[in-house]
Amino acid sequence: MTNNPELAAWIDAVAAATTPDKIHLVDGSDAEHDKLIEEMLADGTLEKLNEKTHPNCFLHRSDPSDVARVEHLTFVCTESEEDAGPNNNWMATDEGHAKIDALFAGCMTGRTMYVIPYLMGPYGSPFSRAGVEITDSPYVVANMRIMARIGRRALDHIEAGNSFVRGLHSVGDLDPERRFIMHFPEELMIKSFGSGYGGNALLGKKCHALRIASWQARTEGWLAEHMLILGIEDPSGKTTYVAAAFPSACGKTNLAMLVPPAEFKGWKVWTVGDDIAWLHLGEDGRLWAINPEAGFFGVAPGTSLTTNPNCMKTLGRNAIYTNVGVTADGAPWWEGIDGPKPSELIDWQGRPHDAANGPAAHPNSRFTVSASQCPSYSDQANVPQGVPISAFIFGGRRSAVAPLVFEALDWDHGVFAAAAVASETTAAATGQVGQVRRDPMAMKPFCGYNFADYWAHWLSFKERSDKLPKVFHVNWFRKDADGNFMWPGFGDNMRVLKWIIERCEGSSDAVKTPIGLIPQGKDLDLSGLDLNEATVAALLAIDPKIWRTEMEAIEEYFGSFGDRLPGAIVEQIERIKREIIESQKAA
Ligand code: GTP
Ligand code: SPV
Ligand code: MN
Repeated sequence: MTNNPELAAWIDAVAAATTPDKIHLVDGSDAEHDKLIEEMLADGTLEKLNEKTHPNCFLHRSDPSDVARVEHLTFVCTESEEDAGPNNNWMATDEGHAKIDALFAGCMTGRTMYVIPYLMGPYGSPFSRAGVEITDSPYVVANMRIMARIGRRALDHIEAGNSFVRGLHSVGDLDPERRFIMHFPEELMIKSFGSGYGGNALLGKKCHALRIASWQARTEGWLAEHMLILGIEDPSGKTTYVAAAFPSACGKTNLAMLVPPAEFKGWKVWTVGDDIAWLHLGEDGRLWAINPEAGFFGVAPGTSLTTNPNCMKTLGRNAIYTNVGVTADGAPWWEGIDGPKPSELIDWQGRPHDAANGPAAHPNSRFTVSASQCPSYSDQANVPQGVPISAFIFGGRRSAVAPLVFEALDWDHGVFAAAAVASETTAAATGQVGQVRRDPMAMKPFCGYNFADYWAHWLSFKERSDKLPKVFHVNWFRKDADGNFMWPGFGDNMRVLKWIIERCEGSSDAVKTPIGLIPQGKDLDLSGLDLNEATVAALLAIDPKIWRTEMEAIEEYFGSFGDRLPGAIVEQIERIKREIIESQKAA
């Protein structure tokens, strides 16, 4: 099957433990793919959508209890509990293996075991990393084929002697009581049992490219982040790259594919990635980013020709839809898509849609599609060295408190502001939606080690370069007293991106506050936007009373990391608190 002895031995060991009927080494070919699709259509795993309107598109319905990441069942297993940190669920390595191996025993009887060699990152990039996912889910194979570079070339990379992450996955019986997503960073190993959904099952994505990779990145001096990457081309043809981290379902895919407003003649946004960035310091002192993924696993609800036209143009063909609704003529449908709601609609569970059952598409319904189909896909997306990042943008979904945008004063303050990000929870993970929680760097569910060490790692880049990106914080989700979004968002976020680029070039103004540097209305290009002055002022206002309370919450959160918390973070808390009090005295 392979001439790599380590891989061959692992495949044998897994087969002995899980007792599949057949073993299939995935080569990634079209013929193999067609056969898998045929089998999934035959057994009902997939449903064919309208070939005329949506060529080569399929619908998959998950088990209703298996529609999102399960953070409470996701573990980092290390020798020392301190290494996993208070931000992770921890289990000792031996205990973790024992617990999950018991579930894997004999679980593939009657099934085919697929062995998927994959590469995260462009072919030929020194930053790309290999993995092998063993799974009993053909749906996982079909999705991995879109999301990663799978098959022969990935296997060649491994057989050339490069290290690889081992990921073992079984859907098991989809019993939520028998479900675990376990990571063993010290062994470059992932074991996931009992879920067929997204980040729980496509192991190259969150499990490898974030949890395991973040651990490796810390040891090796680079960054693995939950970030989109985009290029902004100005009318002169100059392109500036930025990377932005927002929590799950908080706008990364949308920002990555942004279409500027009509007033922004000559401006273009180029998509490099929509979810994950791997960043390395270049010899020039700049941070260079690659997108380890090859596809998008994006949120369907809210996606339309108005909000995200590039995404809609990406989606119409060769896509797998998971848990969306379907119209009478076999088109995928979700809340927020263009046009009126059809009278006849099948919901995500396959029932005739009845509003009493909730939305027709699950709020975390998704599409899987190749990035190469995106009209704004950057011609730099596959270059081996990546793209140089001029700005980091962090943000969350906050109906109150956080202003539309601010710039950090320096690197230490930027790391603090990113670590202090809070956001309302979304349907991307099971649990209550709309609860404000701290989500540092949008990595709360994905950092494979102690956050205190992670922040120290981020801070350490200052010692290694004086050309680091400027750091910004944004919030597209402020609401007014009636619960309506105050900022139009989507394409209009270009107005904030433009200010950010101008700040990087030193050509735009800002006012200093204890929280950071904030534009005034006059500093933002709001041409053609129907937004009254009072709303703009409210979006950019810092209320010291509210921020004193916010700083208390931030301090309490950081306090939970004890002595391991870097001193530079404590200094930022003290400075901001002091300056807020001073500003109140001055007022
Ligand atoms: P993950 O794939 O879970 O990591 O999500 P993401 O961060 O890529 O979020 P995505 O761009 O898919 O957006 C999630 C939801 O937020 C969708 O319903 C979008 O329509 C909505 N959304 C995105 N950008 C904006 C914005 O600027 N304003 C508002 N109001 N909603 C937005
Ligand atoms: C996220 O939740 O951040 C996602 C979807 O991108 S999943 O692949 O399920 O993690
Ligand atoms: Mn994501």
